[in-house]
Amino acid sequence: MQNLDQIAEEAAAAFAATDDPDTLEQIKARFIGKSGQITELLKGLSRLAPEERKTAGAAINRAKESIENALNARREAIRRLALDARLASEALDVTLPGRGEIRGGLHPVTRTLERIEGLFRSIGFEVADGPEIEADFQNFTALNTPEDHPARSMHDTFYLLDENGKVAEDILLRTHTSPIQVRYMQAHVEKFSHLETMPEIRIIAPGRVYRVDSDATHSPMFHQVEGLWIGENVSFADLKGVIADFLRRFFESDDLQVRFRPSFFPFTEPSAEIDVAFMSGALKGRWLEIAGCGMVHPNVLRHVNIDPEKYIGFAFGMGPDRLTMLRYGVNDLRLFFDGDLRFLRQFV
Ligand code: 2NL
Repeated sequence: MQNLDQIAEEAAAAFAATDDPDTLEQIKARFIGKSGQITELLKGLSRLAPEERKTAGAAINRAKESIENALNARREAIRRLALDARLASEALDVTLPGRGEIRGGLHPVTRTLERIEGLFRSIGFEVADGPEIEADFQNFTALNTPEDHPARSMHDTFYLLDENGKVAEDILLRTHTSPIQVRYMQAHVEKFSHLETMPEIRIIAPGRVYRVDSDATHSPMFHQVEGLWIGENVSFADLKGVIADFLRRFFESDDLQVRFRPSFFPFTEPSAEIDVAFMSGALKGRWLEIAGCGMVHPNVLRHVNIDPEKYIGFAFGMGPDRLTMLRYGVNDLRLFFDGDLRFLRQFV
């Protein structure tokens, strides 16, 4: 019995002395393998007298069980050591910043457009959209543009070619975002034709527009935001209120003056230019031309089947590119559209 305890202790000490799984299995073989010490003792049982066999066998099996327990405990400990070592060597700091990330940002003109849209949405205007390739009717005729108006010439407007490579007289790149509003009015009239009185139209129309023009202050592609409010009782006073409120909120200042100066557009009557003067800051005291506006011309309403005897409203148009130049002190419009990251990165 003394001998069995010694063997078990010896085995436990040998197991504890290694942390290599293969070595551990070799040590196991020395004790409980095919010709291990314990196995040999069990084989020897047959030589004992039957009355001694039972107690000796039980003692040997207890020793074997104790060795197996020690072995399993050591296997588990070694497995855990290996896992800990692996976790330590493969440790990852997930809080480190990524390598070589390139951050994008919104274009300065896009930011201006989003600000304008947000301000008009806040007073109940919807943001409308439409195609950049337009028809002559929506871009010119519906807007009361005379047949011989210079804007209709190929000198000022980009026309598309037909399938034979000939200039298609009535397909063009829109020269303002007015056709968005023309299409909106046409759809609105259709949608509410079952009603005696249609709901009011309150929209802004932001987007790209195209004109044959290119220098430091003109790009063949630029942006426009137009606005339109049509109802039974919409006045020039409403126009002045909406515009003055918008400009104070856009420039984040009550310290500015707004002036409506008589002007002419074929699509409005009366018409006015909107000028702004800041009473403080870098631009103090200079009148800046910001937008054009007016009461929608009755002919425009007739072209979209709205009765000018029943409905009336105002429209305006402004250039967000110019507003962006003013806001950031940029003096060459083309910089916005060259795509030079050294310039654009300054606004991120
Ligand atoms: C400017 C002038 C303006 C409009 C645009 C408009 C649109 C419809 C009907 C009537 Cl559908 N008018 N738009 C009216 C007045 C001026 O723009 O200087 N834009 C930069």
